[in-house]
Amino acid sequence: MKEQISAILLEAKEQVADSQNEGEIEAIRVKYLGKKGELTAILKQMGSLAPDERPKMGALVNEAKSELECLIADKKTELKSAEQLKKLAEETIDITMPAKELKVGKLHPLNTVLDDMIDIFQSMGFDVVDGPEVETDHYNFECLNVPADHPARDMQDTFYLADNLLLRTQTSAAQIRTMETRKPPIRVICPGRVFRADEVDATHSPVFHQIEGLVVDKGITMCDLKGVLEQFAHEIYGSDTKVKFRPSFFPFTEPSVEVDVTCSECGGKGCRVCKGSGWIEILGAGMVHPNVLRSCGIDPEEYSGFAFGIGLDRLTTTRYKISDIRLLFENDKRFLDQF
Ligand code: 2NM
Repeated sequence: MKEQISAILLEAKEQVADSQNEGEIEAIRVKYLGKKGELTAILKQMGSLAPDERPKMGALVNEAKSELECLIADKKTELKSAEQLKKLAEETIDITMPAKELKVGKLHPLNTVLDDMIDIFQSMGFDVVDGPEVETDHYNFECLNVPADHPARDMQDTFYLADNLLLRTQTSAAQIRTMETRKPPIRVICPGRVFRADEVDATHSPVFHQIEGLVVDKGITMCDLKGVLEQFAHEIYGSDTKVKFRPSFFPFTEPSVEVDVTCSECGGKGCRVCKGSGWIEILGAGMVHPNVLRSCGIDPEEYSGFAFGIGLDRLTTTRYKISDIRLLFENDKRFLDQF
């Protein structure tokens, strides 16, 4: 039995030394030390020995068992650390590699200009309001004093969705709703998309953007209109920009004006951008027509107001020297990446 034990131990030691991974070493442990293992089997044979032999053999087997247990534990630790080192070597990070390019989103140029405009008007005490893009004839035309036979109401100029439903042609409808729900003093701007059945070319799009403004209070005059719009023009184009008010006509304002600023390209000398005139038209405005105030439940004997409408798209194309308005709506990444 003594020789048997030494033989088993020797064989087990060799196998432990040759084992390559934790799986193998575990198999060896089961083979020799497990419930049905070879050394365990020897212990079970003790009963067949002479009683005075048993303690000596028992001690021998236990010695062999604990020696093997120690060897296996050491080998396990050794294999584990080798595996860990290998893993670390494989997962090494090369900190000298160039970093991945970070893709940061940008504002659309229309939004950049819009944000600037909102800042300017908010600093003058205006609130920003919005309204639906699908409007009724009532809010889009009726309340704005646009007569039934006005060309703007023509199917050719306005996108009708149904008999009485259309895509708003200006954001004024949102201001009408404001006048209906708020009491003066009112100071609001209303930015948004508007729609007109225009022929599409480099300067016309059926979808474009407006900011309309409205002030209603007691004692509002044309002077207030001029002051606010002059301040706006100076902040957008610089304080040495000259501003000119020309008489004009809109059904919803009386008197009405169109506002020109000195051409920012040539400083007023005359160039291709301003077609030689030295001036660029930037907006329309006027004193809110008494009929409009009345249709919103505001007494024109007690209150007066001014309103204006600014096209956002042309302001954007001139600021960034964009040659074609359609570029603003195509969302071509190669175009947008330039801002
Ligand atoms: C313009 C020109 C002149 C305008 C009028 C109104 C309202 F709702 F008060 F009647 N909002 N916007 C207005 C006035 C718009 O766009 C060129």
